Amino acid sequence: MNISSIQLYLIKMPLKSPFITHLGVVGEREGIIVEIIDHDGICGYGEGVAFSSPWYTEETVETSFHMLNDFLIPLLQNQPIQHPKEATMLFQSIRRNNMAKSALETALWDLYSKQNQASLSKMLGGKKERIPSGVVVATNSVTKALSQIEHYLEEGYQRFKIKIHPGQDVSLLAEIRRYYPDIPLMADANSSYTIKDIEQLKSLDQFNLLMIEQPLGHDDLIEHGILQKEIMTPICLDESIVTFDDARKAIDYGCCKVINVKVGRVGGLYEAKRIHDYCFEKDIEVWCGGMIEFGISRAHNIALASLPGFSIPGDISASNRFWEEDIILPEVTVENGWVNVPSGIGIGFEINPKRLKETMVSKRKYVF
Ligand code: OSB
Ligand code: MG
Repeated sequence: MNISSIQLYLIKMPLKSPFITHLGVVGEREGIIVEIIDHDGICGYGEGVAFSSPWYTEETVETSFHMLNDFLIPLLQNQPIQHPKEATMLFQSIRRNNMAKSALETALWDLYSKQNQASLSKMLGGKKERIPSGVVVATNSVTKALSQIEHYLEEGYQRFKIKIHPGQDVSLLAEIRRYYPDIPLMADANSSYTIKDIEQLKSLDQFNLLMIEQPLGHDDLIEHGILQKEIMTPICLDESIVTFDDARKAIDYGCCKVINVKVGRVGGLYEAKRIHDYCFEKDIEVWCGGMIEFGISRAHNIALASLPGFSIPGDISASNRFWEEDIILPEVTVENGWVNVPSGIGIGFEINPKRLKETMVSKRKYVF
């Protein structure tokens, strides 16, 4: 792919308001922006979406940096590739560390699309010109949840996801349903229940939720399958799906009815597309999950979500959902509940050099 250099930028930005789950509070976001430049000066961008601490998966910003610096970039330096798919194969020699792999792999896809004068959406097989937008409400107060829903409804969002956990479930959902009986609503538990909570989880069937995301263990498939047979609400798996094979097993053995695909969690766009293709073939609902990301990862998500199997709104919200000012130009906007899929080459967004400079903590360059 004619790579001449890679630059990593560590950036840091405060969220407009804290993102609260039972696992902790995200008030500030660090991330790694990957810039790959070829010998013709074409730049591809990727984003490392691991958090500063390992609350969602085992990776962190620092482990991602270590993997990129000591293993992944050296692999690319030693083995020139012709296509981003070859990076996926190359990275198989390293166990897991999917978000670190994805940071690099997604930048290769952007570069490859630009080298071939195509949009990333088209390169991946995307068909849609716009995608429906959903939003996440993550707070520990019922009042705040209600006012945020009100605000996001006015902005046109088409699906609402609320964070729940034992102690903040029935009462919260009942209040939301009292004011908004008909909105497309789902709940994300981030592994806060166990199979012993089966009666409590059954009681959530009354709220007519689109789905319940990851109620049980972050690495469990089997008990989700047991639970799915006991509850009406479709189970959607997030944390449990880190490879194509996880998705295949979850579908084939009835562990869930819906899959949330996150590019970072599964190690890149190629694996994400394989999961999408399998869901499409098996008529399983699939949607694109969010990571409180900056604009580069958001842009990759938009391209992915333009594939035909992504039929329901995901966590793809506007740049201004989380940020005063994003690191891309133009910013991602939601109009009447839709996000346009850009038709320009690659991800279809430029980096905002002013914003990159303002948020940069450190950078490191690798010459090929
Ligand atoms: O569990 O889906 C999750 C954000 C960070 C880590 C995990 C999750 C989330 C979200 C998506 O809920 C938030 C977003 O980016 O829209
Ligand atoms: Mg989730």
